[in-house]
This record gives sequence, C-alpha cells and structure tokens, in this order.
Amino acid sequence: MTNEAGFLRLDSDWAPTEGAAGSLTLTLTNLSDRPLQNFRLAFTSHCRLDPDYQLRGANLVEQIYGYHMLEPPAGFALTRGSTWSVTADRLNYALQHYTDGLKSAYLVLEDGGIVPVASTPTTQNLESGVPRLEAPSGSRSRLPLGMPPVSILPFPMRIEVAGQRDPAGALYLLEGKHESELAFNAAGDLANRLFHSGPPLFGEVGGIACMARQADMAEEGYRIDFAANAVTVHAAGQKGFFYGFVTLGQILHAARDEPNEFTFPATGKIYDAPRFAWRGMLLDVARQVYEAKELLRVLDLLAWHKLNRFHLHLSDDEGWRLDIPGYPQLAKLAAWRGHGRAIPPLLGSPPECYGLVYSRADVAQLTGRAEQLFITIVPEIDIPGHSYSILQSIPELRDPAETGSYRGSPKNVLNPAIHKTYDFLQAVFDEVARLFPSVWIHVGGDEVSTDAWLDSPLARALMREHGWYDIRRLQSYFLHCVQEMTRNLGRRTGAWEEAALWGGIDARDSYLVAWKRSANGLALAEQGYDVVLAPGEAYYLDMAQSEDWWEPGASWAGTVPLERCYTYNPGGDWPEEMKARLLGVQACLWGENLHDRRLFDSMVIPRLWAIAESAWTPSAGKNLSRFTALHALAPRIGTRVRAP
Ligand code: TNX
Repeated sequence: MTNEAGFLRLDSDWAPTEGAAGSLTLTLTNLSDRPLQNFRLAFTSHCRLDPDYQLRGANLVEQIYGYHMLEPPAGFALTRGSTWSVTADRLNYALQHYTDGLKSAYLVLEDGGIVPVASTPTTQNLESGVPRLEAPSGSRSRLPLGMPPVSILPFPMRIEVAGQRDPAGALYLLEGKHESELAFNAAGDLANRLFHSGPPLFGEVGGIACMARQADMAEEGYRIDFAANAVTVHAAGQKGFFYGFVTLGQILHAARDEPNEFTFPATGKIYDAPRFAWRGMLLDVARQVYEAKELLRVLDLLAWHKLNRFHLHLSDDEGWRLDIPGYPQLAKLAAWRGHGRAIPPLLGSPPECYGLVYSRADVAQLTGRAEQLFITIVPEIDIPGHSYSILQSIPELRDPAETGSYRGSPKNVLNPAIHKTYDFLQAVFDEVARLFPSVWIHVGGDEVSTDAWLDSPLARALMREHGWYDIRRLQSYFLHCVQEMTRNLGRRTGAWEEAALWGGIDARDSYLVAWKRSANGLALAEQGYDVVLAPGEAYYLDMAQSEDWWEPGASWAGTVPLERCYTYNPGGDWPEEMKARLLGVQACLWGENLHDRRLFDSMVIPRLWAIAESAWTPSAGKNLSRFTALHALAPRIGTRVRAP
C-alpha cells in the first residue's frame, strides 16, 4: 500500500434532474506531489449506476452492487494539483441524504498498488454542509404537570407513589430467596456496567432495603410496595424480579442525577407487566462489523429498557459471520470484503480486508449474557435471497447454466433445485442450533428476486416435475424445506412477511415479521400467522429522522422522526379477535448507512426507547411529553449521559 493518505481527495455532488434519478459528479483532486497515470478509481456508495447508465469522463470497468471501478480515458494524466471529473447519469434512485452517496474510495495503480483516497460526504447541488452525527438536539423538557416525579422507561402500567427518600445509599437485598437474589445480582451487575461514575446503584448493605416476595402473577410482571423501612418487590419468578429491580435502579439513578425533578418514593405502589411478549431489536451485523463486546453493550442497553429479543441478522449479500463445519469457505471468504477478494469493498468498507467471524466462544459469551438479562438472541440466516456472500464463497451452489445478472445486481439467490443447497443449509442450521438456544430461528425469505431462477435449467426442471407454472412457487417450496429443517432441530421458524406468499410456510410453528408497511401485519394475522410488527415507516432505525440532506439514513420508508416512532400504535387498528396473534414489536437497525460508527447513538437513541415504551406500556399510558422528559436520562452507547 502506497502511503499517500490525504493527498488524493474525491468530492462528489448530486444534482437532481427532472424525471430521472439525477446525476452524480465525482471530482478527484491530485494534491500529491506527483502526477498520476494509468490508474483506476474504485468507490463504494449506497446509490448505484443503473443498468442503462451513462458516464461522461470515464468508463465503467466493474460494478458489484455499490462497488464501482472507473477508468479515465486512455492516456489521461492527473497532474499535480489538477482534477478529474466524471459525471454519471441514471442512478438507481434519486438521492435524499448524503448517506445515499459516496462512502469510500481508493485508486488502483497499474502495478496493482493501492492508493488511499479521502472521500468527502456527497453534497447536493454543491451546497456545503456537515453531516449530523449527534442525536437531534433540544434541551430536555420538564416533566408534564401531574406526572409522578419518578423516572422509569418504559413507563409502568400503573403507578401511585408519594413522598421521597434519601437516594444517597444503594439498593440492597435484605430478604430474598434464590430466584430473587439472582435477579437482584443480574440487575446490579447490569447497572454497574452501564453507569461507571458515581456511587453504585446496587450494593450489599446500607441504603435502601429491598425485600422480595413470591407472588402469583404474570411471568414478566411485578409489583413494588414502597414503605419507609423497605421496598418490597413481588413477582412470580426471576424475570419479574429482574424487571422490578431494574425499575428501582432507574428510579434511584434519576433521583440522584436530577434531584430537583425526580425522587425515590417513600410510599405507594407500582403495578407493572408488559403489553407485548416480543419486545425486540434487530441489528444488522452483516453489512457492518460489530465485535462481540459491542454486542454485549447493546444487550445491556436492551435489558435496561426491558427489551427481550435481540434479532441478530448474521448473513447478507455483503457478509457472513459464522464458521460452519464442513464449509470453511464461509469463514475464509464470505466473512470478508476487500479489494481483489471474493466480495469487493462495499458500503464504506476500505480496500483492506474488512470483516469478522464470531467464534463459538464469542457466541457462547453473548448467549450467556443474554440469558442473564432475560433476552433471547434470535439468529437470522437470510435465505434464499440476500445470499451473494454465500454464492461467492461456495460457487457450487449456483446452477452452472445460470448466467448474467438481473437488474444490474449480481445474482444473489440460492437455487432451490440444487441438492447441495440443502446439504449446505443443514450444516448451517445444525451449527446455528448448536450455538443459539433460541427456540426461534429466523430464515429470512425477504426480497427474493425470482427472476434469478428463470434462466436456471435446473429450476425449470424442478417446476416441470411438480407441474408448477409460476416460478415464485419455488420460493415457497424452498422455505418449506427450510422450515422442515428447523422443525427437525426442535425449533420454530421466523421469517420476513414474504414467507407467507405463494403457498406460505406453515403458520403453526412460525412467526412472521411485517416490515414493508404496518397494514401487512394484520393481513398476515388473518392468514393465521403469529406476527411481529416492525414497520419501516415507524420502526426502521436506519431511516433518516428529517428530510434534511445532511441527516444520515435511508428514505425508502419515508422519514422516521422520534414523534412518528413514538406515536405509532402497534395493533391499534386490529380487531380484538386478531390481537392474540400479535406477538409484539421490534426495531430494526440495518447497516447500509452505518459504516461511520459515530452515527450509531443518534440513529438508535432515543428512538429505540420510544419503541421499548410501545412494547411495554399500555397504549393509553403513553405520553410523548413525559417520554421526552425521561429519555434523556437513559444511558447511551459507551458514554453516560450527562444531564443538560
Ligand atoms: C429492506 S427489511 C431489507 C433490508 C435492508 C432494509 C433497509 C428487510 C427484510 N429487507 O435488507 O437493509 O430494507 O432499510
């Protein structure tokens, strides 16, 4: 690697054009001390050149998703201090935010050497600006009148408290049995990991005495009685005790940090139980890389807000994260992107090798921590679509007669007519089931371009054999086979809403996530499926929070400002008789726009806490101004929030 970082700069600008997706102009400036010749420019972006693109000033050498390699006209030299401009007309969509544009770039020299290029965020109409990295600001509002001065998020079902106690001492367990002790320790360890400064919230002696009493109530419910000498938590078992102690930890934390506004009550009661059994978050660890220790931190944040499902999206076109016995190519190739590798740099990744494989020890650590926090990690292997990384590393899974690409993208769909596909999947699900105790295994099923199978003679032969005329029938055939595998492993199948189409998977041991639009959830329930709602227009944390160009995020589902996220009422329009099919809700954080990790906090917080409140608190108990006053006290990723 030639070390000339900072000496080559790539600026990019997007200009809208009428009736088309606009044009993107790239300008490479040579600020180095030597002229450049015989080079190629590679860049990654979210938007792509459309199949009928037009380029001015360069030729397209290669394109794979948002990876593009351009070549200047023959004989072109980029002298010192000069610039080279290229304009691309016809993109695959009209850009809305800077994150739709360029994410990384580099040069490839004639001898194969790589030169780094600093790419600046894409502008719109050459208007300067800076990406918004921080959460939308605004000073913390005060609690609305009439609200009890306690800080609990998600807010409990019913609360009647009064008076106040000195919050200086820690909560300690004066009296409890094995189950409540475990729960107390789990809540205490959690609080210690989340809050490093200040005296601990949970301790062994001193401060606020807690007692735990077994009671007949819902598994995750609890009741807290506040009295001058002690606080008593009633619950049916560990989960309820845990949530009760977390509530006490939150109350104490706010009473110490914001004593003018919040108190630790002296008397009264809290009655609490969750609205939904499924309170989740999806994290896309395929498009971007998260080390196991970062995931531990996410688990802590989920647990502190009583979320109980962590959907790990472990595979996608751009990456694969597990080592599967018998298929070493996955850990060697599918897990990595880089220049000249089976998967090129994508979505902001550099020319150097970028990726990660979770070891068995990593997964054991994650599932162990999740169990302590009463979270189920739901693993997802996204098939048959979104499988480019698999196919690039195990080419035998392609029909050799399949050719070309579709709609400008490489083929990324597993072929249901190839026997080896099922041997492969059996090995994958065996290992997934060995690693993850979750009763649910999510198998994807979204966005399958069935065009991919049209030119596969093997796929056509399979259709003839079954007398099928519609190629899409193959998708449900495939998913049924996969469901059979997960069933034989003693697990239930999760999938995206498309798994209900064309002869959907068996509803008896599955659940589907409705993501395209909220109304689809009810339609699935009417077909007999258990449903998790994760509508893009309200619960996709990768959506931008305003229309501003400098706001990070995607826009296919519109913008998702905090208010929209908070006020969405899951199942609010469902008829009563269908509600039993609504398992709950989940936030989804997809990774296309998250190569800059500084964006994580502002994309996730506070919108995730808004979703946590809808997942837990009865809809009549929600209150946006109370939420706005409380969420600023919540911990963030890696830092403790300071009161403004
Ligand atoms: C749609 S949600 C997808 C993902 C993308 C996401 C971006 C779903 C099942 N598929 O592959 O990352 O949109 O918002």
